[in-house]
Amino acid sequence: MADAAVKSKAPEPTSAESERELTDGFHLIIDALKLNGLNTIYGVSGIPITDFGRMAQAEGIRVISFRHEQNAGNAASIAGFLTKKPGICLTVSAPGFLNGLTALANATTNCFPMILISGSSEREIVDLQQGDYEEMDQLAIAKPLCKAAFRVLHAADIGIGVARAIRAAVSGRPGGVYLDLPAKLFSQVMDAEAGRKSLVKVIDPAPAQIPAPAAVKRALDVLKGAKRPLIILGKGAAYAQADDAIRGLVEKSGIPFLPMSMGKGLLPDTHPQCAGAARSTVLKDSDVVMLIGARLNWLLSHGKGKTWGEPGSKKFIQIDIEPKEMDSNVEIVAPVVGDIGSCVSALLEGMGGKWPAPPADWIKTVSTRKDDNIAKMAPRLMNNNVPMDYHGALGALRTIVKERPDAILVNEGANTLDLARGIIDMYQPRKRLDVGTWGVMGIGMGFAIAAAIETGKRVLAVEGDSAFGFSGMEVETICRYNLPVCVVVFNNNGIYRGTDVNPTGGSDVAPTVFVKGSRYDKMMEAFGGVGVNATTPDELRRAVNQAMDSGKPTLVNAVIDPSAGSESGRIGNLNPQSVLRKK
Ligand code: ADP
Ligand code: TPW
Ligand code: MG
Repeated sequence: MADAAVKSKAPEPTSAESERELTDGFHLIIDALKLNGLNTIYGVSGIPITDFGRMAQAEGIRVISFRHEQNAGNAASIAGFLTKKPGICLTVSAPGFLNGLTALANATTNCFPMILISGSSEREIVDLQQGDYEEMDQLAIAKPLCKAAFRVLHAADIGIGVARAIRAAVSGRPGGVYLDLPAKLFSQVMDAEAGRKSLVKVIDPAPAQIPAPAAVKRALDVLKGAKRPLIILGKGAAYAQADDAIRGLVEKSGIPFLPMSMGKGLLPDTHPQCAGAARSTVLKDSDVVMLIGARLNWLLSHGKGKTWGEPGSKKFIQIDIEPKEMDSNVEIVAPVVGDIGSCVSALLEGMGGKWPAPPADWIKTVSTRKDDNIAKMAPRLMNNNVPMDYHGALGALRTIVKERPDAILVNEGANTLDLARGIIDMYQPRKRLDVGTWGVMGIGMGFAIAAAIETGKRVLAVEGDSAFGFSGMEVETICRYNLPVCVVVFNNNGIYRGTDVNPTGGSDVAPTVFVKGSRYDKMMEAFGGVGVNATTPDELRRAVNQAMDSGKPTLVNAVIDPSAGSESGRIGNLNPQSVLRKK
């Protein structure tokens, strides 16, 4: 009987069946994201995810469309850093996926939680390499560049797939996750009730990881014996959102602290214990260093060498959620493995009611060096030179941030980055977003857009002219969503400097040089935003103040002396140089 029916034609649905509610892949993905509080998607539309974007918007998800996937991916990753929930980036197959991949890899390197969701082509055709539209084995390519990579083939597995992606992104050391969704999945239909039941609301996605009491005691014993202690606060400490506990620990200990770039503002840079202005002294002369959410990578000279003084002069305590981070570069005498909130609270508790202040001569050494350096810098920041140099321009921006401590500062470039990092004081946690562990150019507009979307705060993006170029087209996105972003382009006509010449005398300019006298402000005007050309610190101050007050999308072209910068900013030492080079 059944056979006969199949052979002739499909059976008519019974009335119960036709009334039964159906769902499909599109809806299940949207429902799975919403169920887990993931209400914003950063992406670029196209096959096979165009309708998905439309439907997500219709279902109340905020869909922020970009002009290039790398910027959408960077936006998602910094949304993850700011919120501790994975930022979602949505891309089309092969080329769109690859465009998003740099951001995914960068997120993983920086320990930012994000999920790159890419549509992909038909598995049967891709695996036989038969030349499908945008054919690519995306899962295999993503795998080495992220924490975890998953593919969902059946609508009934969407709930589990999304749950796994969320857990992988935010638990332990956060990072990037790839979720591959083949085109066919989106239109797969299933019973709505069964679909609802297949969804998973992830419970406790980033469980607390309590440090062992013995590890806490060991760390405190080392700290207590220190004569010249130092605390280093990294971006892991900022990410942890354990601001009060961290401040409590630093203040109770009385130990000088050094913030890494994105750790700035956990305690204000103007805090009496901040040793930012005495960086080289505290790194070289300290005897015990407690790292909180900071790795001993190149940014800290791997914990050894000249920067760190005499070999063997240092003991390291390290607080990190990733056990494999311990001893990565040098011996860690007191590893404290756990989440920063739990570790710092345990340390605070272990310190008891009274904790001995660090030796007075150490505190004196640090504050003397710091006061000297600050005093030396002060007049340079007030200079009114025309054309502007970095110090004059950054002196103006420094005051603007001081007056608006809750604004978010995005920063990239070489000189523009290194000098702004040192000059612009931060006052609140997670307000400084920059190139991070890789020193990658191109994060600017993606970070600025996500910062505005996720926090609703004013955003000031201080960009080298080269750095800006990597994501500059997104000024249209800023205008389209009418975001309170003020971009300041430090226009020195090039990479590091605008003064290089072609040694052959040929008509091509030098490889580091751009069109002279460019007017980046006109780019913002082209899309309806405000553009200002600023040639003096006063003009710059006025324009940025106005933008930060009005919240209107603004781009200020800050004309900087093309000879003011130095090669590679502050990291020229990493630049290999040929001894054979003709001068
Ligand atoms: P920075 O560049 O500021 O020095 P890094 O990115 O090198 O900082 O280091 C951040 C560290 O913080 C990583 O080793 C990461 O495992 C760790 N981390 C991130 N989040 C947490 C957390 N919630 N608890 C503990 N460690 C964390
Ligand atoms: C993805 C190499 C490091 S810094 C920089 C480049 C190209 C630009 C410096 O010029 P800018 O700043 O921004 O004008 P300034 O003030 O010194 O003139 N590609 C990527 N990442 C990196 N880091 C580079 C290239 C680089
Ligand atoms: Mg430049």
